Amino acid sequence: MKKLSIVIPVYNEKNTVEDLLNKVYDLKIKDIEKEIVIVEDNSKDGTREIVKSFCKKHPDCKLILRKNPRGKGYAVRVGLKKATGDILAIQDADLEYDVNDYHKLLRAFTEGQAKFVLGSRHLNENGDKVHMIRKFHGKERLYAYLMNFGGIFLHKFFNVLYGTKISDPTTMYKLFTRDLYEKVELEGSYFELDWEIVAKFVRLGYFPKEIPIKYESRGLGEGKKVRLRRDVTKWLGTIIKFRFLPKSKILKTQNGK
Ligand SMILES: Nc1nc2c(ncn2[C@@H]2O[C@H](COP(=O)(O)OP(=O)(O)O)[C@@H](O)[C@H]2O)c(=O)[nH]1
Ligand SMILES: [Mg+2]
Repeated sequence: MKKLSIVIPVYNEKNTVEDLLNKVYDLKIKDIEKEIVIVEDNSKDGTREIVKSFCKKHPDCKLILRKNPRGKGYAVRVGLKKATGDILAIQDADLEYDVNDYHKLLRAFTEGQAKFVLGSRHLNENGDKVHMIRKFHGKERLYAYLMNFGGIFLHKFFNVLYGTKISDPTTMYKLFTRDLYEKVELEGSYFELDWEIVAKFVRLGYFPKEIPIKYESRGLGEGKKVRLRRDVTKWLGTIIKFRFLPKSKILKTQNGK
C-alpha cells in the first residue's frame, strides 16, 4: 500500500485549523496509508495551542513547532523534509479547498501512473478550461481584480515560456512522488514556491496531470496571506529564473547542492 504524506503549513489560522485538521485526519482514501505533517510557526492568535492539543489527541501526527514565520514556502520545505510518504501533498490550513478531492487526486497515482498531479480550479468536470473568477469581497475589490486578472496573465506567461498548457499552476493541490521530489532541491520561501515546483518538474520533463477540483476563495480579511506587493515580483522572478537555468542546476546533485 502506498503512503501519502500531507504537509500542512499553518500560521494564524485559529478559525479554520481545527476543522481542517479533523477533516484531513478523518479522511480515508482507498489503498492509501496517510501521514500528517504540520508545520506551525509560532502563531500569534492561539493556533499553536490548537495544533498542540490536536496532536496530543492524535499522536500519529507529526508536529513541527518553529520559532518564527518565514513564509509558506519555507514551512512547506521543512515539512517535506520530515515527510516519509511515497506520495507527497501540500495542504493549506484554511478551508478554500475540499479535502474530499483527495480521492480523485490519488486515483491518478493508484490507478494511473502519475508522478505529478495538480488539482485544477480552472477545469470543469469535462476537463474543459474554464477560468474560475474569485468572488469579490466588499472593500477588497481591487485586490480581487488584481488576483484574478494578474493570475490569468501569469498563467499565460508561464505557459508560453515553458511550452505547457497548464490551467492552474498556482493551485494548492500539488501532489508528487517521492522520487520526483528527490530530483530537485526546493528553495523558495514564500508563495513563489508554487511556481518553482511546477517549473522545476516541467524542466525535467514531468508534466502534471490536472484534475478538476472545488475551490471557495477567502479574502485578506479572512486571513489570506498572499501580498501582491511582496509576492508578484517573486513570482515573475521565479518563473523566469527556472526557465533559463541550465537543467544541470535544476537537478539536485548527489551530495545536496
Ligand atoms: N507555517 C507557516 N505557514 C504559513 C505561513 N504563511 C502562510 N502560511 C500558511 O500557508 C497556507 C496558505 O496561506 P493562504 O494565505 O491561504 O494562501 P493562498 O490560499 O495561497 O492565498 C495557510 O495554511 C497559511 O496558514 C508562514 O509563514 N508559516
Ligand atoms: Mg488559502
